[in-house]
Amino acid sequence: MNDKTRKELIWIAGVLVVLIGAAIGNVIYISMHNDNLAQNVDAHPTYPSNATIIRVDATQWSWAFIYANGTESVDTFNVTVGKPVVLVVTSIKGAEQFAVIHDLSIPKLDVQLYAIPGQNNSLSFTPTVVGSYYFECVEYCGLDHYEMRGMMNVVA
Ligand SMILES: [Cu+2]
Repeated sequence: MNDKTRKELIWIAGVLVVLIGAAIGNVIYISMHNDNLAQNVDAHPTYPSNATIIRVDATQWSWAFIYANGTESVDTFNVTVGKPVVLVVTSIKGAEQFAVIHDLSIPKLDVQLYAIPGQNNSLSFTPTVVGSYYFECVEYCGLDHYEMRGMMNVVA
């Protein structure tokens, strides 16, 4: 075995020791911090009983907001100031397109919710200031993704 070969073997052995050490350390770390994050998720959250429940159907490429009484508006919706709102968001098939993943974001309210085919994702918030709030899709969802935007109007 010449000198170069020996140096190379030492390098390979050294790298292997570091990598195996990191792998073992990682397994030990993960097993010590094995918190199941899903335990903290409430799959059946309860919302305020006086909340306005709005179903949100995302399609390529618009948002439909459907109120409990059946009325529907597209790319805009109204909520009442000081009253809790529950958005129940999903993604549905459009006229000719497939159902794809969208993501509803109302940036000024820190509201963001994925619209996923076959899932109903919901969250609750209470708007406290009258005004118009821009919302948009923040998951690239095809050609006219940029069209998926509108206004939420908080009215008195
Ligand atoms: Cu979208």
